[in-house]
Amino acid sequence: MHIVSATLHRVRLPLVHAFQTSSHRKNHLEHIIVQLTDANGVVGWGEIASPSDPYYCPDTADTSWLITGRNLLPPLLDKEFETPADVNLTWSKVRGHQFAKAGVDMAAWTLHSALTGHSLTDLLGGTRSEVVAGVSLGIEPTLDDLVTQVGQHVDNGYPRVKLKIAPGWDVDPVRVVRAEFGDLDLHVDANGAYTESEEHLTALRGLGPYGLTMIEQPFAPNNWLASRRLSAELDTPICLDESVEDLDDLATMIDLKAGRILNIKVSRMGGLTPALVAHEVAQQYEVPVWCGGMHEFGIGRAANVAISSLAGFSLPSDVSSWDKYYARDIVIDGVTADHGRVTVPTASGVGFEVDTDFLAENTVDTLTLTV
Ligand code: OSB
Ligand code: MG
Repeated sequence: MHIVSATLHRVRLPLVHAFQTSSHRKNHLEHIIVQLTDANGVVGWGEIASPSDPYYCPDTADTSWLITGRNLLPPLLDKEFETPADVNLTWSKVRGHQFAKAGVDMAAWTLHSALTGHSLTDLLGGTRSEVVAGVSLGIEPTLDDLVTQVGQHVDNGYPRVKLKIAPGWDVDPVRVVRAEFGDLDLHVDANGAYTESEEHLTALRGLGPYGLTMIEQPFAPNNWLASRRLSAELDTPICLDESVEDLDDLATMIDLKAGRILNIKVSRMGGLTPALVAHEVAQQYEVPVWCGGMHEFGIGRAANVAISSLAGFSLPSDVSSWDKYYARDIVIDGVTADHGRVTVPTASGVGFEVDTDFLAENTVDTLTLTV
């Protein structure tokens, strides 16, 4: 591929249902869509799904915008790249900024796919034609509201539900949902909100009797030792999300036994290229993985489905239907779960047609770099 132009589109979409985690509440999202154009006019698309504020990770839409325009895109222009992995290598000196790298890496993969005619799943080595989708449900104003939400998604066929928890909203919602929904595959995600205080540990231990598939990211991202201690103590597996930003972190997780399950997020790990290696390492060490989401619009969601088609993704991924989040998506007929299963696209490129009119209508800022 020979990239001659790169455009960033900062796109704002409202959420159909406000989403609350242990740290914040969101009514709309702004993601940065990356458009790379090859010398032959072929286009690759990627999505930078950074949150607006640095509560999940240090990256934000503003920092990603700055670093992508300043450090990630300029070295790509007017050069010849064989593979997306070669594109990724140009940023070996850039520390962090995983979300920004992920969006540009994804655009390189979809461009490579469009140029070669091979689907993303084929290029990545996917082996499944369908992936199992779970849903992630935010903290609701009341337990009744939560039960209503879980009920709607179970009725829609989702076989796995993850509940956001936070100190003060943990054992009660889990007990109520478990009582109402029997043997539903249920897990919780704390987004790092707990410490090793007696009160917090009592709450985490109190989740034990409810047959959770995992407790995701109980402690702050760098609190490896707390994760290791809890993992050794509880039967419920600890899954790491925020802690694992790169392959060195994954090695730390495995060596310290700080978690037994890995959430591979394409965005958090810096793209499909490192996600692919993380999947290989996880397989080698027999760590079950699944693909987490960042409420992606249609482009990032397509990449999540593609990586979820790899053999090691043995647990349901957060690849729910686009309409759980948005009234209209930036791709036409985007990712849809039917009875909790998403068909893996076989078309090349993103695998879905980008709705460029709708994209333009919702764009609040653009930046173009050319040769
Ligand atoms: O921790 O998985 C998370 C959304 C924003 C920030 C962090 C997380 C999430 C989700 C969303 O859980 C999952 C999805 O995209 O469906
Ligand atoms: Mg998480």
